[in-house]
Amino acid sequence: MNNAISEAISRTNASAAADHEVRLDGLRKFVDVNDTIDKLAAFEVAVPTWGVGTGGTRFARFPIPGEPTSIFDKIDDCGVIQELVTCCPRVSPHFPWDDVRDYSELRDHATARNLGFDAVNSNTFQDQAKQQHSYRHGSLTHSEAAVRDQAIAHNIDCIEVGKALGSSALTVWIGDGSNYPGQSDMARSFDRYLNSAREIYAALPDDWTMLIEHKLFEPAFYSTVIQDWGSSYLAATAMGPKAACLVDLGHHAPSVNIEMIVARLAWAGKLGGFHFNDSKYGDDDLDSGSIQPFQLFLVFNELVEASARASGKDTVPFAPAYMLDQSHNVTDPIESLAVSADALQCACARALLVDRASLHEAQDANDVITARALLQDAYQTDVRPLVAETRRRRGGAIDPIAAYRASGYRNEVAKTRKLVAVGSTGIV
Ligand SMILES: [Mn+2]
Repeated sequence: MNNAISEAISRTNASAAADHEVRLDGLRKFVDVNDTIDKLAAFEVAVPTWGVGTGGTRFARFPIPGEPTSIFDKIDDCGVIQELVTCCPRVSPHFPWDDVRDYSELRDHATARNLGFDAVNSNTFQDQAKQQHSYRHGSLTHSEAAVRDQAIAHNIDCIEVGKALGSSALTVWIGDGSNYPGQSDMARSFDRYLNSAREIYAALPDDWTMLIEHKLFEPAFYSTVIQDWGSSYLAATAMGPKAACLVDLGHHAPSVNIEMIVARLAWAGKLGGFHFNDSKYGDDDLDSGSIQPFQLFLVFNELVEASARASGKDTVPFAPAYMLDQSHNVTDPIESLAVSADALQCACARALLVDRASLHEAQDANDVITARALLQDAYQTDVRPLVAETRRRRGGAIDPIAAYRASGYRNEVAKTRKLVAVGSTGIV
């Protein structure tokens, strides 16, 4: 617990309480508030360690005073987010960016801030200082075995680190692909991917999941090896039951129906996880729910639908790993992550409000107008007081931004954290 944050939460909650109660009472007329809050309590989303530093574009990065300078600082910031929003109890680390000498020290540091570790992320999309072989022409799918072996070994190292941290998932995203037609053989590179991924899969503990993340383009601009959910599904199926697909909302063409992909993968038992963010054009990595809130609601509608189906039948429990994956170029990352967690909870709450029995009835009766109206009824309900109440009941902030700003946290840490060098660039 950070004293400045908890004091600020108490202070701002006290001044917001009266208005909050009025808004919540208004909602009680239409919604079973306690029931929805109970269901919503199960929703948790992990914060990526790379998300608490200021992000960048391919052009520039603009560091802010007080941004984290080490993985320990990042964990501190993630602890602040969790204290404010209470639905982000785990962090998702990235290696080698978050390498430390002593992982038990890192785990203790997180535990002291009520944080655990979610999926570990490997990185074979850029070269590291002491690396023998370059990933310039690919990693797990490189034409040379020595490069593939290096990339495989790195992923297995990530599993070992994850074990030490108490994680139980490895997320694999590769930048492998080609910029020009003819540059690489699409079939042979997929073969090489499967062979490399099988070696990583073989090193996975029994209770772990290997999450395969697809991406349409970038950094490869003509073709990528794991381009879409179909390639991801083929790979996850070829691996076995411990492998599943991870859907990053920004990794699709602009008009792709992502909620349908979610429905398909959930149906197939291969929806393993999410990277939430929002976008207007490409992989913009903007704050969740900031550009296409209706799409986010529709994604959650499919998730609730899939959960209902999984619990109704005797099938594998449906619990994908929810993670944020955003880049904060022009905002304070703590604020962006807090409002994004709120947006996800709001989308989840709205999806929980859908009258599912009536929806199924309308669908079966081909009553199109009623079916779409049932979704709109839920989507257009202002659930913000309900989500705020969910936070408040767990000791969080009614208004996380107000509490965070009142705490003066950023200014305080800026006194001890060294300013990150200006001029560094990079997509994260
Ligand atoms: Mn991602």
